[in-house]
Amino acid sequence: MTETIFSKIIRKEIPADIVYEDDLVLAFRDVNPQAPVHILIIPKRPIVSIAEVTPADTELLGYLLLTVARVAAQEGLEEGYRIVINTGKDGGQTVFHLHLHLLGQRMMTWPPG
Ligand code: DGP
Repeated sequence: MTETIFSKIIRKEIPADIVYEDDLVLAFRDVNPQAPVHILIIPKRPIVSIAEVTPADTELLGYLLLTVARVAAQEGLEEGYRIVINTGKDGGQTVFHLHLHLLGQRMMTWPPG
């Protein structure tokens, strides 16, 4: 896949407000927050989108969700939160490195826009 801005964040070449990091994943605050808490959780391994995953990614995908729950607890989102994975052009994806949006601290609406 082609390099994205998130590769530079992983390599610490550009700054980000990182809230969690380990060998597999990175979580940092979205530069354009859509809720009082808006954090992106990404795999360090570059995967374009959910449409590109393979069975070999099964464990990593589960770990990304576990990380969302960990970060949500860390952020004190006891009242709930929303997880969004924009996928492809029609899904509203703009950065083509898989990322989970964690949105919280406001009441969400349905359907999403
Ligand atoms: P999506 O539309 O689902 O591909 O979301 C991409 C998100 O990435 C969008 O909410 C804005 C965020 N974003 C883009 N560039 C940067 C950046 O350089 N730093 C941070 N922290 N977030 C970024």
